[in-house]
Amino acid sequence: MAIILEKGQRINLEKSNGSRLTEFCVGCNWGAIVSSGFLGLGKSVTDVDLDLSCVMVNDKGDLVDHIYSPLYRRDFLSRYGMPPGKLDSRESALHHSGDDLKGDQNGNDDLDNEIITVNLNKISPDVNQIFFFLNNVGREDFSQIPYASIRMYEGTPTRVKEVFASYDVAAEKQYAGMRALIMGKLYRRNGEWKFSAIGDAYPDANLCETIRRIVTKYV
Ligand SMILES: [Ca+2]
Ligand SMILES: [Ca+2]
Repeated sequence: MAIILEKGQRINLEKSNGSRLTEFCVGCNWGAIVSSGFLGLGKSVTDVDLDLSCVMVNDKGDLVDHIYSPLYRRDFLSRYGMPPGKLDSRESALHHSGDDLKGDQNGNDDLDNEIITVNLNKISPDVNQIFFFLNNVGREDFSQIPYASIRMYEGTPTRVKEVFASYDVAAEKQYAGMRALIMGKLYRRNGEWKFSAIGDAYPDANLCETIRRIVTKYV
């Protein structure tokens, strides 16, 4: 049974058979906004561009690595002192499937639109926290998006073998006006990786504001 994560919950990465989760996917599934046309005729689809990203932090609280979309403009990022986007971590322990700009167009396909694959065994020894977060690049806030959920699962980006934990994001009143969600963090404690579900939403205008928030408030 998958764990339904609740805000503030901390979990061990231990599976029901007692083995530890070391290779898994963190994925986000979401839908475009579909509205029926006049008198129910036709329909219009508004694309929803969410971005799943992560930043890695060392034991001094310094940012040491990141994964976010390479489509972010370099001049925009450099205004915040952030390096260009990339899809792989330094040691290839984490890999992003690529920036989905639209969301599901034909209803929920139960597959994640953006996925970060994680191999805990390959993570650099200097990284001891990895924060996962979502930014909404479009105009809509989370509460207008028909569904958005984040989950950790074993399998591949195209085949879900076993869901370990999941977290529902959208369609909640508390997310009205919110454009960023700090989902949670993987953290190393006494040599073992654990996961803490943070689940805090913010009206951040862009991902650089969210990264700055993480570094100043969450590290
Ligand atoms: Ca995206
Ligand atoms: Ca999907």
